[in-house]
Amino acid sequence: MRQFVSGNLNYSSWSIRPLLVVRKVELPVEEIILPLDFPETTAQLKAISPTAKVPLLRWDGTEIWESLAITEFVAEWAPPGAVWPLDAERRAIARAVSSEMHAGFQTLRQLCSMDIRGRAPTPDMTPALEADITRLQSMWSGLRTKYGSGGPFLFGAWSAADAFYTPVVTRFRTYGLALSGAAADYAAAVLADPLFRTLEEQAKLEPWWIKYGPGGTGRSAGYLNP
Ligand SMILES: N[C@@H](CCC(=O)N[C@@H](CS)C(=O)NCC(=O)O)C(=O)O
Repeated sequence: MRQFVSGNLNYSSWSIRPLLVVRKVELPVEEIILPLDFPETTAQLKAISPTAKVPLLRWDGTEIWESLAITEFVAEWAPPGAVWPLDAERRAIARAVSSEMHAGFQTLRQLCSMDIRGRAPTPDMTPALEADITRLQSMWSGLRTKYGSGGPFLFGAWSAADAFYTPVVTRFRTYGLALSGAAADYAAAVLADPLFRTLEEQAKLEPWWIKYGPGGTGRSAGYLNP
C-alpha cells in the first residue's frame, strides 16, 4: 500500500508541504484526506500514525511521519535535483531555510493560521509578529538575490524550500500582510505556480470548515452547507 495521508488541504499546512513535493515528482501514491478537528479525528489519527498527526506517508508497510522526513524520503526516491537543488551550496541553504521554517515562526503560525481560501483582518502587530515578518522579508529577498537566477523561486528552479514556504506565502495573502521588492515578487510567483493553483482549487472545493479560538486554541470543525 502506498498512501499519502494529509489533513484538509485548506488548513493543514504541515500536510501540504510534503504533498506539493510528492505531486511535483509524481510519487506514485494514493492521496487520502483525513478532515481535522472533528470529534472522531483523534481516534482516526491514532489508528494510523505514531504521533496522531498528519502528514503520513504509508509506503509498502513502512509509516513515515514528519513533513521534513517525508520530504527527504521523496528526495531519495526522485532523481537528483528534483526536490533539493543540485548545487551543494544551494542544497545546504535550501535545507537550512526549510528546517528554520519547520522549527520556527511560531508567532506567525499562531496568530495567522493557514486558511488558503479565506481572507481575514490583519492581526495587531506585536514585536514577535513583526520579527517573523522581517525575517521572511529579508530571507526571501536575500535568497532571490543570491541564488534566484534561472527561475522565480528561492533557488531559481522550484525546490522543497518553496514547498515549505508556500503555506507562509498564503498567510501573507489571507491576512493582508505586506511584503516588498523581491520578496513580494517571490510570493506572487508561488501563488501563480500551477502546482499551487491546482491545490488551491481543491482547497476551495473542500466541504469542511475549521474555526480557531484566540491564539489558535479551541478548534472546532463542521460542514459548509450541511
Ligand atoms: N511536526 C509535524 C507537525 C504535524 C502536525 O502538527 N500536523 C497537524 C495538522 S497540520 C495534525 O495532524 N494535528 C492533529 C490534530 O489536529 O488532531 C510535521 O512536520 O509533520
